[in-house]
Amino acid sequence: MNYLSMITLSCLFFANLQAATKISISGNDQMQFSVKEFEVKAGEQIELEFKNEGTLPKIAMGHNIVILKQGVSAIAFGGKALQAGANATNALPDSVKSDVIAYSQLLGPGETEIVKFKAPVKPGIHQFVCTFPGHYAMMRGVMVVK
Ligand SMILES: [Cu+2]
Repeated sequence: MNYLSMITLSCLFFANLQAATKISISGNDQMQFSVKEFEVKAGEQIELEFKNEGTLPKIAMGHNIVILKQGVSAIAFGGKALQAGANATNALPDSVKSDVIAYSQLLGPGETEIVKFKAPVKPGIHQFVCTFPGHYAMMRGVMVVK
């Protein structure tokens, strides 16, 4: 192997190490996430593309995705966010963000956001939820850290 190919190979190797794992999830007008469960590797960089693929106005059917700390229940958290004042324009009050590891903004129809975060280093299960008022009854899922 010559020097040039060694350099090329090591560049590829490091480029690969840096590459984020990409995940796509959408929410729709039927209050459903397109993905109910996904897996990530502990400590890896994640780029989660979240899209509201619905057509109803944001004030009526906005969606976000909120990934919770290990051991936090999506249903309990949805209730807690409501108690803390979650509404159709601010679905995730600051006072509850200490239970959260990553979140998107509240998205209207056709909007997309890429949420970048580092997967937790500890393997386990993290529930995720949409905190638009009332949606946590249906819009829930789990991220499994391997
Ligand atoms: Cu929603």
